[in-house]
Amino acid sequence: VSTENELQTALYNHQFVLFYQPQVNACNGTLIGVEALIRWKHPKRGIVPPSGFISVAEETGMIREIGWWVLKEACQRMKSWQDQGAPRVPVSVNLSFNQFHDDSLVKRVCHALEVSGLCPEYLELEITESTMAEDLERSIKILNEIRALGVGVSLDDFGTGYSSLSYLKSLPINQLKIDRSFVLDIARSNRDQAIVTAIVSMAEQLWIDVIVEGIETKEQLLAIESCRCRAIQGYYYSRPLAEEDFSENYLA
Ligand code: G
Ligand code: G
Ligand code: MN
Ligand code: NA
Repeated sequence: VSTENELQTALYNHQFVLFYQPQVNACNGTLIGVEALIRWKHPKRGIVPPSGFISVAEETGMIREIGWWVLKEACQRMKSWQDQGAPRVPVSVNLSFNQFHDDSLVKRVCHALEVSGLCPEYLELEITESTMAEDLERSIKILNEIRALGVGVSLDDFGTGYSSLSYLKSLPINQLKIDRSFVLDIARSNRDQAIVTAIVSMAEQLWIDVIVEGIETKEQLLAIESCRCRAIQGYYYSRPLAEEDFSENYLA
């Protein structure tokens, strides 16, 4: 188990890296976005996934410093890829609870855009319902500030919280990500199909984009498509890729 000290050392010694998972249009396979996902290149333990250190980082508050690094790195990487001819699509960055509730959030976002030169429309912040649940009024205010910059906001893990519909009603988001728990049995479950279809049509009328994550099989893909959802992210299309693998596949 990692400690605060180890995380500090890791950050200082550049042991964190970002992987990038493509988001695609299921109809034609076009790239529509990329989610940045952190990994720890540990000198002894190899590549450590977020499950091995995010909770310690959250508890100790280290998640903020790590998260600000992620934000900057993702913006710089995407700008550099765009300069090298990559498709012009947004990069999605996950925001932790502590980052969202940090008073410097908006300033940090501006700074990351400024130093990278990335246009705001190519940055999207993924925020979970539970992160915003505590103080809805304040969350709305923060989201309005973020949206005013031209940066997108995606409601991550949609459907797993307690009152998804009230969030949908009041939060100024432009995308929602249907949680992969709805995808798991979708090929067999009429109930899951009904729920996903309803979410898609509701979002459509609210002018909110929908993406589904966790598509692993052809059967799941077909079922999701029949729910009229086109945007997908999942192992079926691609696992999260190391930077160089992403470059190799998308800069040609
Ligand atoms: O990459 P993977 O699917 O293993 O990620 C597991 C979890 O870690 C997901 O819930 C994801 O949102 C979270 N995660 C990945 N990268 C980051 C990050 O940069 N910041 C935060 N706060 N969470 C992340
Ligand atoms: O909570 P969040 O949406 O940020 O989680 C993203 C996580 O989901 C990443 O850790 C990523 O590796 C994982 N992931 C992406 N696609 C799939 C998939 O098809 N199946 C599973 N089981 N996990 C996936
Ligand atoms: Mn996410
Ligand atoms: Na999610």
